[in-house]
Amino acid sequence: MPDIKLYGFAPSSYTWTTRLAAEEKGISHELEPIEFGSDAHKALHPFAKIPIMEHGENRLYETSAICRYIDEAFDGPALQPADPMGRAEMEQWNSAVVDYFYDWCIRRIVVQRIVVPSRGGETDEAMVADAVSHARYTMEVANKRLGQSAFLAGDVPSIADFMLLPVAFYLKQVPEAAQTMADKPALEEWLARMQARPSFGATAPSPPG
Ligand SMILES: N[C@@H](CCC(=O)N[C@@H](CS)C(=O)NCC(=O)O)C(=O)O
Repeated sequence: MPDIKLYGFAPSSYTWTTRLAAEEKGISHELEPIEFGSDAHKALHPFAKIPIMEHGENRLYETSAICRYIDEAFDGPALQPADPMGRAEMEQWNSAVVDYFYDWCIRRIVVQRIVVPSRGGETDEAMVADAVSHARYTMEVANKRLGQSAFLAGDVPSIADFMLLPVAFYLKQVPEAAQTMADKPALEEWLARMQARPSFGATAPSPPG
C-alpha cells in the first residue's frame, strides 16, 4: 500500500511539487484523479483546488503545507533547512512562488499557451503579452538568488526548489521562454541540476500541460 494518497493530476504544477517532495523523501504515493468542482472534490478541499493529500486519518490541502508534512512525518533526507534563516527563506520562496511566479508564469502564460488550446480554446494573446515582462522579472529574481547558492535556500535542495521547478520547467516550454528565460545562467544551471535528480525522472508529466 502506498505511504500517501495525492488527489490531483500529474501535469498540475502544484501536484507535481508534492510528488517531487514524496520522491525526494523516499516515500511512495498513489495519484488519484478528481472531478473538478464535484461535491466529492469540495468535501476534500473547500476551495476545490488540487493537490490534496491523505495519510491515514490526516488530510491536508495547500502545496507547501503538504510538503512540510511529508518532510516532517516520514524518515528520509531533510527537505527543509535546519537553521532559522534558511527555513524562513524557504518559506519566503514558497510564498513568492504561490503569489507571484505561479500567477505571472503559469496562469497567464503557460495555461494560455498549452492548456487552453489543448482543450479547444483560444489563447488570450493580450493576457500573455501583458504577462511577459512580469514573468521575466520573476525569473530575474530567481536567477539572482541562484547566483549566490546552488539552491533557493542554501546548498541543498528544499521544498522551495520543488515549488519553483514546475513553474520554470513549464515556462521554458512555451515560445515566450525566449523573452523570459534567456540570459539567466544561474537559473539555467539550477534547472539542469533539478532535472538531473531522480525525482524529476520519476514524476515529470508527459506531455507538459
Ligand atoms: N494555493 C494552492 C493552489 C492550488 C492550485 O491553484 N492548483 C491548481 C492546479 S496547479 C488548480 O487546482 N487549478 C484549478 C482551478 O483553479 O480551478 C496550493 O498551494 O496548493
